Amino acid sequence: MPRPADPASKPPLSLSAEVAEALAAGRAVVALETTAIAHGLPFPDNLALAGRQMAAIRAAGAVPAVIGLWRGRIAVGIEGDRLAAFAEGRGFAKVSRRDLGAILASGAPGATTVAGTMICAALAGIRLFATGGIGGVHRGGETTLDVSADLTELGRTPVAVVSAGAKAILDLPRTLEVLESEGVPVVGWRTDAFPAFYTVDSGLGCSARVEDAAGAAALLDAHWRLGLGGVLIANPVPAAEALPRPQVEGWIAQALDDAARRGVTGKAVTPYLLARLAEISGGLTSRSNQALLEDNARVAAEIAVALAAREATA
Ligand code: PSU
Ligand code: MN
Repeated sequence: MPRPADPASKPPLSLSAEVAEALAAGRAVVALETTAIAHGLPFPDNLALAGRQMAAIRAAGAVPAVIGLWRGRIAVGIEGDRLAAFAEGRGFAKVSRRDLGAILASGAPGATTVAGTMICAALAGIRLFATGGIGGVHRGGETTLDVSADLTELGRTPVAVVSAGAKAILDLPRTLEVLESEGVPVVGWRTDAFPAFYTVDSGLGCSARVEDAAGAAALLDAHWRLGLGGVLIANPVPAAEALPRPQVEGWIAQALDDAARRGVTGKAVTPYLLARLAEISGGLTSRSNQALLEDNARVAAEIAVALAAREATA
């Protein structure tokens, strides 16, 4: 029976042949999560979006690795029918750090969050990961203590997460405060402004800025040479799919109201708010969310390629 943290204990990883070969050859690989697919977007838009994310990663010269839990193992490189099952899988568990052991032991399928996916990616040796927007401090979080495990994971696990900042439904100033406390660099991709998911500028700032993939790779290399943890790379939503902030704030106020009235709490909050916003906005937030997820996949792939090239010549 392996003891906790026994270095000889092998995590139950099942890599697809393509991902295993790419990692063995030192080629660029980009992780994708399954919670944004299973709990963040409606079927079948989510399945089509996952296909576009994978295509964007391949077009940039990297290999996509969709991560989730399947039959008691961490599946890395989910595709085809299994990916479709995740896309239809609203009943699949939403798996963060605390849930990994329980769901693996149960053998039930699990959609991994940013925190859960970072852990699995690091175990597999994948350093770049694209999502939509990380979780953070919820509005009212100073009372409820509803603070996403994504923030502490970024503090401890050496994976770079490309996202359009943090989700707009959150308390963004407090989210940035926790990221600072956790020692997480918030790196603007060609911007000084911290993006707010559907909008390009939250009015808050990043802690660093890079202009291109080589610059990002140099920053990651320097950070990880020190043995430090996660990095947030903030890529604003493409301008054509950005939504006006005042309008978005109105929708969020209504969605938060509805969540409070229905008594939605805990891990159900974020999926409820995303689905409710899509309804209230007549689908506009869902479109914007899909556009930013696809663009983040492209940027993560460019950075993964630059990092692999840097290591090949080091
Ligand atoms: N980005 C999206 N859609 C999502 C998420 C991110 O565009 O649904 C998911 C991620 O899995 C993230 C989670 O970890 O939302 C945050 O959930 P919570 O607030 O319960 O930690
Ligand atoms: Mn929460």
